[in-house]
Amino acid sequence: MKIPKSHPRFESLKTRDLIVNGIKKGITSMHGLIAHGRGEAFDYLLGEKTSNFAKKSTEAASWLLLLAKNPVISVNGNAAALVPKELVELSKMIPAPLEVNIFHPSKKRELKIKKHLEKYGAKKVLLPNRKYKIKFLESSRKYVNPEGIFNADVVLAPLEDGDRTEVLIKNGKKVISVDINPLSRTAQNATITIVDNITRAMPLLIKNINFLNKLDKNELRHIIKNYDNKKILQKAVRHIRQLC
Ligand code: PTJ
Repeated sequence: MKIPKSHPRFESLKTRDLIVNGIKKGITSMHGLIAHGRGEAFDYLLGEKTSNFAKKSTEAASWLLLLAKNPVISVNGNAAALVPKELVELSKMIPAPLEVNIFHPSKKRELKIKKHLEKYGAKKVLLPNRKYKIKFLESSRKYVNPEGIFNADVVLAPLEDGDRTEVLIKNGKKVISVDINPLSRTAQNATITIVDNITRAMPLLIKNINFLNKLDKNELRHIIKNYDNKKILQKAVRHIRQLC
């Protein structure tokens, strides 16, 4: 269906189409539709705009990624469908490998996500390796790649289900989540939570990193030291209350 540009919900309908196409291409799971619906609802409650608190988290996340020794970008079926170009661009800029890690297990889908990212210019996309596991996780997301999540100090985990962020932290890693729901387990447990739609958060993250990459890293470590994720989440909840 061609969506007329004049439609008042043009952006939202276009984004929905990306998820539907992701399912048709075999990269997004059917459950991804439900996750997306949840995301749409929260985006509506947040006024469908990037708020100041999301800008603050994005800035802190940019620094954390730039200062990390072994950063990695974890990719699932929804993220791959919504922002493939941005994931690849970010991976090259930081630089950080892209690693496919999905909740609903499917070898076929993992390979399709890898191919999809390669079509957008990714040179190397890591896949889970059954010889390497992160501790304390039951689901198949425990299988990780030794060149990626296994040895990473910082994991960017956009649009995540609830069981992994806490565990990654228990494994000694720092986690940056992009989750439009400030009340989700992931949002509550992450080191830095960007409460924004991934479609707006990724371009902003790229813009920030592009700018900050030119500055002296050591001088600006204090940005992360002074960052308080709990305060950001409180601001997000307050923002929703005010808009309602
Ligand atoms: O590809 P797989 O198998 O790894 O599955 C991916 C999904 C997303 C289906 C899976 O991880 C899942 O079920 O996730 P949840 O538990 O529904 O959590 C997704 C979180 O992302 C929720 O808190 C949503 O509010 C949030 N979310 C959904 N869409 C967006 C979003 N956050 C930012 N931007 C969005 N567009």
